[in-house]
Amino acid sequence: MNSNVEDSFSPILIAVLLIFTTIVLFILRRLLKSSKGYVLLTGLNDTGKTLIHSQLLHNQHVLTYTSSQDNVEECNIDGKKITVVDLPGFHSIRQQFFEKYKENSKGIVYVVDSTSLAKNIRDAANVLNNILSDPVVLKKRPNILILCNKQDQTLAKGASVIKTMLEKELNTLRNSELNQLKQLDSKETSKNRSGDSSKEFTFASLNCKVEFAESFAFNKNNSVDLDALKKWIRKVAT
Ligand SMILES: Nc1nc2c(ncn2[C@@H]2O[C@H](COP(=O)(O)OP(=O)(O)OP(=O)(O)O)[C@@H](O)[C@H]2O)c(=O)[nH]1
Ligand SMILES: [Mg+2]
Repeated sequence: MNSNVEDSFSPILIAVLLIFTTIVLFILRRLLKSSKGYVLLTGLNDTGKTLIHSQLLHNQHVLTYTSSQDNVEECNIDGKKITVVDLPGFHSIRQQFFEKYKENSKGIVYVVDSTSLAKNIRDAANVLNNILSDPVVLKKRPNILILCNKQDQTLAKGASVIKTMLEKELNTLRNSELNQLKQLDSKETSKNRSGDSSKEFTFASLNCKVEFAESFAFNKNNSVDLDALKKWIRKVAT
């Protein structure tokens, strides 16, 4: 009688265990997926991060307002599900949100407003410099894309001009930082920076890979061009 009960019980037990293990593995996989490998959209405010995010998520133009919160969504990038995070660009909250995600970012997209960069070059270079010299970024070396957005506008500067402008400003910025440190006679002079500080700054001299691309997330005909961004996201996040 006892052995009969055991005989019919064991297949049920095995089936329950199998289902349980499958559920645990499924949950673990989802957790691992959602906690690692973010692609971050960051940059100064008004550069187009939230609109780009909405286009990646719903293929839709939305009316945007200055973001005060992070926007974390799993986007379908040409058939692949990748978590893209839209971070607020407003100066007083920008850093705290970057801190929250930097550890688990596979890729950082630094969005630039190609129409107003000349006016904002100092701020844009400063924020980019903070990212490039962040200790976690220096250690983890995520891929970085500088996305020159708003290319639908006639006054927009192209990616190669923007690259030159940023290199020039970053060079100035890093030299003045270096001079300040020298004046303080600090032993920390070359800490927290990537690249050779005795040479002119170039993106190519950095330890992490920095690429450039152009985009627009909105124009009067409702067309968008996010192809280069999507291609880059798929490359770094899959
Ligand atoms: N013409 C044009 N306008 C754009 C483009 N991308 C965004 N915009 C507009 O630029 C403005 C700012 O866009 P947002 O997406 O809110 O900018 P953001 O970077 O999220 O700004 P914060 O949340 O303040 O950091 C909005 O009016 C958008 O419609 C673009 O490619 N072309
Ligand atoms: Mg926003």
